[in-house]
Amino acid sequence: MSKAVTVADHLVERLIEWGVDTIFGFPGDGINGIMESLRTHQDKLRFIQVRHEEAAAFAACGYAKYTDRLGVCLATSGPGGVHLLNGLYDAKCDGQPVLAITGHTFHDLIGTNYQQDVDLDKLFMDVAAYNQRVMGPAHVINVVDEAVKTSLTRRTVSHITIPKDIQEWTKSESERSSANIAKHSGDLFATNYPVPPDRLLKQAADLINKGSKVALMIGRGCLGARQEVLALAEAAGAPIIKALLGKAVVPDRDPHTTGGIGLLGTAPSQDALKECDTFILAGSSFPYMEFLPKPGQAKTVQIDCDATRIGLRHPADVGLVGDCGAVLRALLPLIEHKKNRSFLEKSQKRMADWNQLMKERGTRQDMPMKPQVVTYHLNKLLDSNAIVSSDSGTIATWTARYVEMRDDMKFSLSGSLATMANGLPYSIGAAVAYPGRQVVCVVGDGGFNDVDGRDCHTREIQVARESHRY
Ligand SMILES: Cc1ncc(C[n+]2csc(CCOP(=O)(O)OP(=O)(O)O)c2C)c(N)n1
Ligand SMILES: [Mg+2]
Repeated sequence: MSKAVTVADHLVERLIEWGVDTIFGFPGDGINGIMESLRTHQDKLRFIQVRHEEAAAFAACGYAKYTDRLGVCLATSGPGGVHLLNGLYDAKCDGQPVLAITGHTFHDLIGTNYQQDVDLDKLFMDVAAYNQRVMGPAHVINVVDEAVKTSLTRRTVSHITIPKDIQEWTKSESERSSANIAKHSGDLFATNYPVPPDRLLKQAADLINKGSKVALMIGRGCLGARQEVLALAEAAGAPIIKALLGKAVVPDRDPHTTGGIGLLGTAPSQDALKECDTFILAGSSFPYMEFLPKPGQAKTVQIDCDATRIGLRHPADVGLVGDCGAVLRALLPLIEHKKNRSFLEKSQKRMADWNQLMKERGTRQDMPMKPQVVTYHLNKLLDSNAIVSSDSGTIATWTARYVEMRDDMKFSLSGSLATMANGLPYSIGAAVAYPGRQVVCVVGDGGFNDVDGRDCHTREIQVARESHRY
């Protein structure tokens, strides 16, 4: 007799239908039903076991950041779910689509102080934009569909919790309410592709064409729009200033860029933003507004996929809402090639001096060795498509300033949350997503020991290495 289909099977099979092939997690008896279903579906959906649920959430976030796909993590009821939170906030703060799945105690003992009776759906109310408790076999697919669509559309965290006994319930049409028509919920994700109206594109172009000192600041929203960003910088004679999550948008040695901005950035970027009369901000919610042009200093065009971010940290004269690549492609034909290149040339000269300073500091011979010497020399070891993750701490400064993005390299760190201990799990996410590709993590002694001690991380490194088998 074939095995009856459980709620957990519905969950796992629906995730597979959504194209999910990887889940990061850590077991516990509050998710035995789900673990069993993962075992029987292991040919289509792999379970990557970490040693602490926080690492599972970070790995899912890193996976989402590096692949632009949904990241999924799994934790048991009670403490397992609680452990996920920091990694989930990291995903929420950096706008990554991550789905968290947790167990709950027995459905008819919830609220009776039974073992691991933590209402994770209440606990996750702030972190998860979609947050539901599954009530039975006819509920699970509807909930999975909404959770996946919410995370992908709103680029944020969703959460599903399933009481441990319900995970093992089998399908029974008698438990379906008459209103819940079978197979009504679809698994099609329809991307939102807004393109601003011609009127706004023209306003933006006029403003950029009139400017004599144009600065272009880009963030993670421009990952994947390198050619468009470079074309705009070239046409507008604008230095490109990179928010750290957008470090890989253009190579660090490209003559159009002055590198990063902020405490971990470069002096030429800061000077360009202080002096510009026209400011283009694309795909970034860089938080440190003291580094942005003063309000009123520069005419401003802002591009973002989220209309609520227009004017968030700096007043915008024109707001263009949409995918940065698509908006830039629509804008570029309207941008005149600026004849006066003096603003860009000034930035380039400053950048030559800055790079010289970095070289001097990166090749210092002092003992004990200065940390920037390590990241400076790391460049020689990096493949042209390496994936580099950084942890938080002073190491983020050394990575931001000294590790150079080239060719097809990728980079990330915990941006807005700036949490410790994300670096190594991000690298696990990267290694699992891109087997065989060079994956490098820059982490301090504090971050290395943070989540669960060195032994745990030794094991995590092993997970990353083994993941190359897939
Ligand atoms: C979870 C968490 N705890 C504490 C902090 C505050 N914090 C930021 S960096 C840091 C020290 C990091 O030390 P280490 O990993 O050794 O890097 P280093 O600064 O020495 O390069 C601390 C405690 C944080 N950002 N996140
Ligand atoms: Mg340290």
